[in-house]
Order: sequence, then C-alpha cells, then structure tokens
Amino acid sequence: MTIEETAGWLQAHDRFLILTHVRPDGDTVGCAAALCGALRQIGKTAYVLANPELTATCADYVTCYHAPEDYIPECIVSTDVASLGLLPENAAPYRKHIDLAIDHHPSYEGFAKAACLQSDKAAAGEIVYALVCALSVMTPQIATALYCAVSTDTGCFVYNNTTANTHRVAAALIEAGCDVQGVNKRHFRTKSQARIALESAILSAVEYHDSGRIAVVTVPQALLRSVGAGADDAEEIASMAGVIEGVDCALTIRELADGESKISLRTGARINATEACRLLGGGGHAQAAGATLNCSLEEAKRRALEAIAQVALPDV
Ligand SMILES: [Mn+2]
Repeated sequence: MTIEETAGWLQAHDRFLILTHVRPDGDTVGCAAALCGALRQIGKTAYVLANPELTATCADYVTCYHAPEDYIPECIVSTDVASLGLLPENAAPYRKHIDLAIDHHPSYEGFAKAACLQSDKAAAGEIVYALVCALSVMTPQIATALYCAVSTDTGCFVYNNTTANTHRVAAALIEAGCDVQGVNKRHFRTKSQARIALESAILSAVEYHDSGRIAVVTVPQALLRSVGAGADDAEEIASMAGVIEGVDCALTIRELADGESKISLRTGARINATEACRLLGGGGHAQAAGATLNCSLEEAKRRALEAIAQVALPDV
C-alpha cells in the first residue's frame, strides 16, 4: 500500500495494537511510539505491546503507550519487523493475525494481510513520518520518537543507507521541535563503563581474514558477564569492526543467552550482506544483515566466513 492508502486504512480502523521486533532498536520502538501517538491524536484507541527486551535507552519513547494486560485489539500492526521469527514471544497470539506491516527491509516476508513497504528507506521511521503527516499533526513528542528511529538506523546519519530523504525527514522533525540533543546524547554520546570495558576487550581480540578485508569480532556470553554488560551495553557492537582501515566486511558473532550464535554483517560493495546471511537462514539489507545459528561461536564463524566467501565479488 502507498502512504495515502495506508493512512486511509488506519483511519478506517480502530483498537490498534502495535508490535515491535526482538532485541528492539530505536527504529522499531520509535516507529511504534510515533504511530501510536498519531493514532491517538486522531481519536483512535492504540497501544504498543510491551517488548520484554526493551532497553532503558529506548524505554522513554514508548512506555507511556504500553498496552494493559486485558487490552483486546481489533487491528494488529507491526513496525520494522521483517519476519514472524523476529517477533517477541509475547506476540505469539497475534502472529497469524497481523493486519498491517510497516517496514523497510527488502527481505520483508509478506506475513501481514497488507503492507506499507518501502525498501528504499534507511529507516522505517521515514515511512512512519510520512504516515503521521498524512494522518495528523507532528508534535514534539512524536517527532522525538521518529528522530530516534531515523538517527539510530543510520548510525546518526553516517551509514551508507542514509539518503537525502533521511535528512529531509530529520530536518522536518527538528522543525517540529524534536529533542535532537537529548536523542543524540542518549544514543550516540553516552557509553556505560561496562560498554567501555566490552569495547576494549572486543577490539583487542579482533581477528583478520582475507588479507585484512574481513574483521571478525566474537562476543561470548562469558565476556558480557565478566564486564557486567546488559543488553543496552551490547547494542550496535556490529558496527565496531567496520571502522578499521582496509576492512570492507565486519563480521560480528554474538553468543545469545540460549547458546545460539547471532551473526551480524556490515559490508561494502564487494559483499552483499543479505545474500551471505540468506545462506545462513537470515536476511536484512545489502550492506547490513544478520542471521541466528543454532551452534557454537566457532562453528558460526566458520559457516559465516564460508557464506561470505561464496557471495564475495571477485577482485578486479
Ligand atoms: Mn529499521
């Protein structure tokens, strides 16, 4: 559906419940909060399903919209969710009944009855921005949630998914009175002591492959425990190795609490991250993708390097 069609659909329905994805980031949370706020402004009943993995960094945008236990929705909407497997466990009752998916992942799996899908957007926040404009007025509170969405999904406007539209949306959000400094300080200019300890351990153990073009970072649970890192402290670890000179493929493998290995790939033009991750049962964007493997860190590393080698373009 187009923005206009989606706005019309939202206007025609009521009693919304909005779902976010596992390991919720600023985009999924900011979009859910902003959409919820806009729907309420036009007189709708709308709530966001509390995400059990919501971190303190993102909590402020969304906790005021959390659905009460006994809420019975009529319409289920997901924001920034590419596949059903990315829904948190407490969303299980709604899995088969999602009416509308608002997403920007090219790998979106078509699980909802309708979708507002724009894969040229850096953040789902850009789509929700257009929806809010079509539905209602942009308040500073909604603008702040959306600024969080677009700024976090673009690494503060530096990832190569960032477009002119991303900047136009950000500019409009600033004009609408969003808390730029607050969002920037919270998401980009603050590191916990645990995070500093974690970064230092990770960076001192970077492994190089393929003549230094691939950098591998592994994050065992034991390391997270030893530095006292919570979920907040381990956010955006995947982008760390990408800053190393000569590296065009940053492979981050993180051991999850249940023993599975979560792979994150950040790549340059030589390697299509989605294609590599698809070989591993995952997906994402051309330059940023992920997969979760039910195996050890070492085995996950071996399989990921193999997948990368398979999709890498030949040297010219
Ligand atoms: Mn996103």
